[in-house]
Order: sequence, then structure tokens, then C-alpha cells
Amino acid sequence: MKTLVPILGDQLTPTISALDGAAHADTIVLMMEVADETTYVRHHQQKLAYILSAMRHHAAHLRDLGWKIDYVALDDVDNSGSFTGEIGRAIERHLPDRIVVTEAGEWRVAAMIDAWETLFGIPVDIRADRRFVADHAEFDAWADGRKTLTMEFFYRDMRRKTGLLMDGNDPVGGRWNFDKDNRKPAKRDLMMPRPLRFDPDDTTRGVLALVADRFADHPGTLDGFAWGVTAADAARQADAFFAHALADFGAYEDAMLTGEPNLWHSILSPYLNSGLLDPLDLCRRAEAAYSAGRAPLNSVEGYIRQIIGWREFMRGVYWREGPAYVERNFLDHHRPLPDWYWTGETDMHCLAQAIGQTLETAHAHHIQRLMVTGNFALLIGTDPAAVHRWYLEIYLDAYEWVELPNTLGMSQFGDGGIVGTKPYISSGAYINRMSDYCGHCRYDVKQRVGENACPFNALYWDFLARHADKLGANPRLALPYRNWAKQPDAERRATRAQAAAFLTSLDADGAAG
Ligand code: FAD
Ligand code: DLZ
Ligand code: SF4
Repeated sequence: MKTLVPILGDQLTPTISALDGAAHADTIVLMMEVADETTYVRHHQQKLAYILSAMRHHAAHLRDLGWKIDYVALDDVDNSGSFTGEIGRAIERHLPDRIVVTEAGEWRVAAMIDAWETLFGIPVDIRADRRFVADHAEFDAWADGRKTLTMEFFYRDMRRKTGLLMDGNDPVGGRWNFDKDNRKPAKRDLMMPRPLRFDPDDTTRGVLALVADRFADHPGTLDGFAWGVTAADAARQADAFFAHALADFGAYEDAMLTGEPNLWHSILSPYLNSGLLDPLDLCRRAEAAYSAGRAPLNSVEGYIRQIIGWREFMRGVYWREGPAYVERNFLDHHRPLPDWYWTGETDMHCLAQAIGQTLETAHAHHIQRLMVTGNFALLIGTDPAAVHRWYLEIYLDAYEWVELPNTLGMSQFGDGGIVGTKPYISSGAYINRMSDYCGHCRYDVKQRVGENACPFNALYWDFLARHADKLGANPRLALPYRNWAKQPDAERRATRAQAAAFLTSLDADGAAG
């Protein structure tokens, strides 16, 4: 039976379920670079270059493995610009008896695939994506009947299911979570691990020229593009992480340093999300490093929790909440993002650092995304859909299934408490504790009012005051609300006036920093 197997840009795994049971002789693998995917948001230029180059390398790899590949390049003259258009053209070229495809990673593309059977009048077999620990039914079974979805409990089930860091029925080390050993601020260290840089080969150079030609108006820069684009590159970066960074990953997970974009993070999410690396394989390597005494438990447990805990949990929430999740706006926020989210031109050093490195590399680590750019967007009352669009376009690892629940749910509290039990907000004090940013800033992190006061401070209290009706009864915010209530009236008025003036200046020029 002649079979057409479309492989999407985040399905770059040779063992993808769509190829299960397929034979080289009667299978056509279709890969499509299409205008719709490159423009549905204004992806960072490096994200476009990475995905297109990784797709081209993957096609070459599959060809080497013996598959027949039909590859549609973005600049092919007859390219229709959409997945559905390209499937239609491929059906005319190959006259397949059926289509077999692995489920898409987002609602938008899933809806397209769902329409193919009726549209083209041939059977379409949509297969589960085996690259995750839990499938949709399993997540739903876990979530059904629970009043709140707590990641920690889901994570424990994933530990039991995978056997990772388990000692029979108990967690290795007697605890599920070693976070209290983590969250240390970092000091500059000349021996700090640095991610590998990969020189563009001919294929990547061709793609860089294409992106420069067609997408020069997209955010970010192509200068210094150094991402790996093959499974072999990704494996080298993973080796480097396990050899040099895993041991201190836990301790410095939440640290931030000026001019140090990566610290002890793995910088593997782009490769994981497009299929060049296998999440469980990475977890097993981390566990082996612990067993061999090469990395402490707090680091290894922390790393494994990010992958089989947070990553899987986010995916579960995304598919469970449905396509309307993107519209949720619990706090009724409507401000646009300041223009300088696309330039990094602000005097607020923490934001200039996080945004600046993002424009340069299309990557920032978790605490920068959550407690700098996300925290600020939330405190000023940005429309969560606008924040979502920014994260989706600006990060190399951003696909909606993982980006949306992180942004709209965890970071912006737009879902009112599905992903997290309270909004992730902080004043400047948190940023000062976890980074060296404030020492380089024109603002004074210790001041709440006045011309030089750190804007995060007044904004933090103003946020709590503004949302007392929706958040005042949240037990996890009881302490800050008590603190706010204890402050003298005059101080509270001055704080709110300071925040109001800052917000007005933001509205006036879109670049208050
Ligand atoms: P490490 O710090 O080394 O962590 C190890 C791995 O754990 C990562 O590679 C990643 O696969 C996984 N991980 C860690 N935290 C999370 C999380 N919260 N959700 C899912 N996986 C996680 N991650 C994405 O992969 N794509 C996104 O689009 C994305 N958007 C985000 C948006 C916001 C507002 C926030 C707060 C977080 C977002 N994250 C996203 C999660 C996290 O920031 C990145 O996974 C991480 O920074 C990737 O860098 P790393 O590989 O060095 O991670
Ligand atoms: C993100 C992206 C981009 C920019 N371009 C393509 C493309 O040209 N062809 C392709 O197959 N996939 C691309 N992708 C990834 C898809 O958007 C991704 O596979 C869908 O979001 C489904 O999860
Ligand atoms: Fe950021 Fe405030 Fe510190 Fe400046 S003083 S770096 S704005 S937290």
C-alpha cells in the first residue's frame, strides 16, 4: 500500500511513530517548508534558520537511512505555502493510498490534519507522539476529578512510571524534591561551562541567506548563529552538559549574571522540542551520573523534574484545556507589551540583559523568562495573549504546546490558577538576591518611590492592591497582603502614585525604561 508520511518541522526523530511499520519501498516521506509556518508569528530569525536547517539535515539523514524523501523547499516556485496545500500537491504527484502522520504539536495544525481525510478522500492515520512519557489519555486520567492540578503530584507519578530515581516505591534519597538545596546566587567563575558553538555548514549557510533575504523584518539577528542543527550536534551539546554543567545545575538553577546567558543550564530545549534528542534518554543519563557519583542528587533530581515533571505537565495542560485556553485572561489585563521588548533598549538592566541576549541568541534561561520578562509583563498588566505571542516568536524552543501554558499559565496567571497556585511576581529584591543585575542598573533596588526607584518595587505592591478582589484570599499571598495592609496610608498612596506615573509613561511612549 503506497503511503505518504508527512514529517513536520518538530518531528525530526528517525523513530517517529508515523514511520512505525513502514517499508522503504512503498513509503514517500514528505517534508514541507511552508510560508504559513514561517509567518504565523514573526519567529526570531535564528529560530527560522534553525528549523529550516535542521529539517534539511534531517531529510538528508533519512535519505541516508534509505527513505524516499520528497522535500519541498520554501523557495520552490510551486510551493503553495501551507501544509494542506502541499499535501494536496503531493497526492497528485504520488497517488498514495493513505496518509500516516504523527499527531501535531499544536491545536492549529491538528485541526488542519483532522480535515485531510474528508478533503482528499483518502484514509489518514494520525498516530500518538511517543516522544513523551504520558499520552493524552494518561494525563486526563490523572487530572480527572482533581480540584487542582498540582505538578508535584503528577511528577511523582512520572517518577513511578519511569522508575527514575526510585528505590522500590520510594524516592531515592528519601525525598521527592531537593529544591531547598537549590536556588543559590552564582558568582562569576572563569571556569563556568559554556554551550558549544557550531559553525554553519553549507546547508546552514544557504538557509541563513534565505532567512536574511525573506525575513529581515523578523525580530532578532542572524549574526553569530551558532546552534547545532543535527542530532549529532545535539548529542555533543548533551555530552558537554553532562560533563561540565549537570553537577551544579541544581544549585544555580535560579541564578542570573550579567553577560552570562547560560550559566549551568543545559541549553538543550530546542533540540528536545524538535526531536533531535530524546527526553527520557537525557533523564537516564542524568540518573547514571548520580549513580556514578558524578553529580549530586539535588542537581539530578532538579533536572529530571524539569523534564518528566514540568515539560510533561505543560503538555498535558495544553491539550486538556483546549484551543480556547489561549483566550483566557483571568486578571483582565489589556496593556500592549512595551516596544522595547523587541529592541532591549531600556535602562532597567535586568530586562535589557534578558531581552538583549534573547535577540542575540533566541534563548534565555527559565528564571529570566519567568522572573524578569514575565514578571515585568505581568506587573504592568500586559494582555496575556500579547505576552504569549512574544514568547512564541522570540525563543528557539517555542512551540505552542509548551510555550503557551508556561507563558499564559505559569507566568501571566491568565488561567487563574491551573498551572500555578499563585502568580509569579516579585519586587526588585528577588532579582537582586538571585543576580548581580542591580549593581549595574541606573535604578536603586532599595527604593520604592522617587526618580531612581527600581520600577519593580512600586509595581509589585500596586499589582497586589489592584487585584485584591481576585487574589486577596489566595492563601499563598496572605503574607504580602498582610504586609501591604500594615503599611501607613501615606506610604501606600505614594507607592501607588509611583506605579501610576510609571505606567502612564509606558503608555505615553511605549519605552519607559
Ligand atoms: P534547563 O534549565 O537546562 O532545563 C532542562 C530541561 O527541562 C529543558 O531543556 C526543558 O526541556 C525542560 N524544562 C525546564 N523547565 C520547563 C518548563 N517550565 N516547561 C517545560 N519544560 C521545561 N520551554 C520550552 O521548551 N519552550 C518554550 O517555549 C518555553 N517557554 C517558556 C515561557 C515562559 C514564560 C517560561 C517562564 C518558561 C518557558 N519555557 C519554555 C521553560 C524553560 O524556560 C525552558 O525550557 C528552558 O529555559 C530551556 O533552557 P534549557 O534547555 O537550558 O533548560
Ligand atoms: C515552526 C516551524 C517553522 C518556522 N517552519 C516550518 C516549516 O516550514 N515546515 C514545517 O514542517 N514545520 C515548521 N515549523 C514547525 C511547525 O510549525 C510545527 O511542526 C507545528 O507547530 C506543529 O507542531
Ligand atoms: Fe532590575 Fe530594578 Fe535591579 Fe534595575 S534595580 S536591575 S530594574 S530589579
